[in-house]
Amino acid sequence: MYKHMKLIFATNNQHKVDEIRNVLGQTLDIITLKEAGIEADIPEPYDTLEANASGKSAYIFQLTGADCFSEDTGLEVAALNGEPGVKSARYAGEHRSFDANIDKLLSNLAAKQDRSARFRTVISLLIDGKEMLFEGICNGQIITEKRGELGFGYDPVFIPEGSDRTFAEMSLEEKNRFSHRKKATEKLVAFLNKLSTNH
Ligand code: ITT
Repeated sequence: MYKHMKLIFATNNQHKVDEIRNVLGQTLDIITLKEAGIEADIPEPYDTLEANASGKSAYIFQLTGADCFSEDTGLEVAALNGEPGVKSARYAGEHRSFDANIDKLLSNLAAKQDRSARFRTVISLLIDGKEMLFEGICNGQIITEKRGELGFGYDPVFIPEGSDRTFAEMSLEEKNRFSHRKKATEKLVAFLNKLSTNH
């Protein structure tokens, strides 16, 4: 039964853990790196979300031999040719500051008419040594100044299609009505469900 399987979530980002646990509810127990006692600065050297997600789950699999998954997410802005994309965490430099990243994004977009953007999440699942990828996309718009205190990263400047509020103005449950991460996680759950009925 997949419900009782041990699945490590290979991330150091607690916001991601909270959001995914909110989607999973009671359906599946995930173990964070912290809970597994793993302290690892997982490298993300590649130039696609897919390659980075694969690299992260492979890294933790090599370390533990356990079934695991990871995810890589980027904000892809149309008028910036898909940037910051895979560089989202370090857009304004290695210090990974959310505020500095947002400032750089807003200044690069200042002269642009088209403010459409999307979040894209790629999950890499490594189970029984085999990999599966799942994608989730949330389309929306970048506004001109920050609104809201919740969430993380670019949430204060992103309004998802179908809402007039930023992700940072939404509770976790509300964000999960729209979220890229939720859509990718639901595909992961559907896959694990199918796997358990076929066993
Ligand atoms: P890992 O340990 O999982 O790698 P990370 O924070 O390094 O955690 P990413 O490499 O996926 O995660 O970085 C993506 C960056 O994109 C992240 O630092 C945020 O700035 C931004 N981001 C990702 N998901 C987001 C979301 O749901 N809302 C707002 N910003 C998000």
